[in-house]
Amino acid sequence: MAAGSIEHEGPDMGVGDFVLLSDINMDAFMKNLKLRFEKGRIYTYIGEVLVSVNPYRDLPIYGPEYIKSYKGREMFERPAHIFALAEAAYRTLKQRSLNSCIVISGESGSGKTEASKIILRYIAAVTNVSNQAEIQRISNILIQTNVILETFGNSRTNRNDNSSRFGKYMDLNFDYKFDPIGGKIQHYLLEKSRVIKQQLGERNFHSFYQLLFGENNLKEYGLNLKAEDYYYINQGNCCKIPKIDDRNDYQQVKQAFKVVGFTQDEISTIWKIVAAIVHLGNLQFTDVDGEHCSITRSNDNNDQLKWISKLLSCEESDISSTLTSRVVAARNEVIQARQNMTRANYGRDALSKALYERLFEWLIKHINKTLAKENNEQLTHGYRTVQSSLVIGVLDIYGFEIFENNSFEQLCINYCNEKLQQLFIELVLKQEQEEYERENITWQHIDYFNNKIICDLIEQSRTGIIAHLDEACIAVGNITDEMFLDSINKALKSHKHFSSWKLSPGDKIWKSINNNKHFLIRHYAGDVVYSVDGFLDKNRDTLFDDFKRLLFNSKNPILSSMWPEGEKSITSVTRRPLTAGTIFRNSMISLSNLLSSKQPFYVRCIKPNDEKSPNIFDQTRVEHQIAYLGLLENVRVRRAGFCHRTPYDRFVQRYKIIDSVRSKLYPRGVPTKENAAYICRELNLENDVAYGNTKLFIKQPVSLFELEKKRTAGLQFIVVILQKYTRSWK
Ligand code: AOV
Ligand code: MG
Repeated sequence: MAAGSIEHEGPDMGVGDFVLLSDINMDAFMKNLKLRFEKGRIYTYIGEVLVSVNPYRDLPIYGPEYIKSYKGREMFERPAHIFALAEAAYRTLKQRSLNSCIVISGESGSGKTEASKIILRYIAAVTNVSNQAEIQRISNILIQTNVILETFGNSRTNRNDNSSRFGKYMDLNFDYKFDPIGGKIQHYLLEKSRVIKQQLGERNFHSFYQLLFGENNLKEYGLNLKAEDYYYINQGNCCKIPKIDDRNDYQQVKQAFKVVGFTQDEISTIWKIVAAIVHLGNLQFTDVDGEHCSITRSNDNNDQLKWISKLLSCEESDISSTLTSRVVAARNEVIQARQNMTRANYGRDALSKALYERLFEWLIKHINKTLAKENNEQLTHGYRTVQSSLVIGVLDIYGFEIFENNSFEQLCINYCNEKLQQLFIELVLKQEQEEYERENITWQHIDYFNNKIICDLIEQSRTGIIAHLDEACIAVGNITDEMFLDSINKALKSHKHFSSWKLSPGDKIWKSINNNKHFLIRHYAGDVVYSVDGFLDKNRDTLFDDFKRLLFNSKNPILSSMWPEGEKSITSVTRRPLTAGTIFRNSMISLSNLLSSKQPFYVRCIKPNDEKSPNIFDQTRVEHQIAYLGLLENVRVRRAGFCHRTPYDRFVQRYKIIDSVRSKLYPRGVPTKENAAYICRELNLENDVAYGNTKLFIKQPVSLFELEKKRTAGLQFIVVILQKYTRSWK
């Protein structure tokens, strides 16, 4: 395909909408998808749902020519493309005054984040026709926020070199001229355990490597060892990876910070926190008497402590005592209890994770402040509009994943994907059903797998896995991960999608799990074995108050402002905070509600292979994804006997040219139901169509092809006539 030219698709490209397949079965679906993938046609519709296959190479299909070609067009007017979907979401807002949302789903590495960026760039390019500097500035900020969020929230995993380790929902706000005037980002559960631990072949968040490989003046941060010598960032044994240029990315993010409006002091604090965490990872403790420990006194460790203190602007002695002892308030008395090695190591790691998580949350808060709609409205128009503005929401969340070792984070991520699948089932079916009812068309029910049962298994109050976990976390006494496992084993053993059994080391699934502390969930996308090690801890997610006080008392006002709760006195009583699992479950439920309140558009991303190769279409892997995403059912529901539907006015506008010889309708035929019926009668399609209240429904693809064929002939006829006239004028 030549760069910049928009080709129309010939029959050798397969069908651009799966509903046009003559037979709906896995073979036909796969054949079409594979053919299109091989021809660089990575997008195909199922009605208004866009199926996208990750091409794993740069395709020349996102340039200005393409933007121009899709701008202002209906989905069916151009070959399937993500621009058409973005345009449809935008037109929903512009023409129907409805809020819309684009939900992007698919497994890890299938192309969700790339899709969300392409959508954002398209919207920035088609808006602001009057070229206002302020709108340009805001569009630019919206795009640059992604650079910052990916630096701090993405990482290399064994599935994806740039894997999102947090969920992101972004609302784009539009003004009365339908130009973007701001936005709001909501994030979901950052996988903070990555700060202290990575599996082989994986990295920590990109930010760490960008600083270490990109900063020219590392001395300023006391980072004088090789990257590989820092424990927190080299457990995966792959600090450097070929496809990522950390040095260049560091420059990009520095630039992005400026565009988004971070001050020099703020930028410097951000990198100081990252550097302090790197130092914390190398800090070690020495056992004193089995009960107590102290920071190991080697030159190296003293150096780490000195740098942590300098970078966090906290006293060295305060850091040291906070890491090795705990202040406890008992009967109005404040006691300093010293920590043993295990607890000190645990505390150091907890501090590192909390520092990073808080930094991430603060970055998002800061970005949201910049994007706040009210500010921008005041800036743009000099006054506040009374009418609230319309929004397009874009959801890009971490995809379904199965690792060798799956923990609490994977349970949350996979649960999130269950919720999205559930929403897809409900909305797509609901919408279709409503359409048939609205149009007074009889339709036949299609069977599909409803994953609500798995959502319930995880989220149901009192009986779900999260509820059991919470119960274990609040129970008194020394409750262990195994006790939690016993409780779910007992309560859920007869559940169809839950299983727990004593594995033996010979079991295939055993792999890297070398203990018996695990359970299995039969997810909609596959079976996942979760190891319960650390579940209770991660769910409680407590950070000792000592650390909060330490950071609140930092001399760096920016860092201190991230820890307002550190101001509380030692003896003040605090309510038990909600657990991480419950917070996540609540946020997933409200996310579902939020998305259901908007007009949804779906992008279903497919990963063609696990090798990140542009040339491999792995039949088994792709077939599996089509099956669990319910794409065949989607086509069947969409068809439900009809392969195409279109409003009468559009139908007449498009096909009246068929009548150019007789000229009863062409060129001035009125776009009515009667005239649509006239066209169908003329083509003998009467038995293959149904007349709804506002739309015409076509049953067989062959009828649609016939219409298109006759339309092309009509066009050719007009061209010949015009040429004849032109010649006779000469
Ligand atoms: P994900 O968001 O779905 O995974 P990404 O969007 O990060 O996946 O895509 C993974 C990689 O595939 C990208 O870094 C690109 O190299 C390539 N890629 C994806 N889409 C395109 C495209 N349209 N054109 C060219 N290359 C593409 V995860 O965040 O891991 O669930 O959690
Ligand atoms: Mg992603």
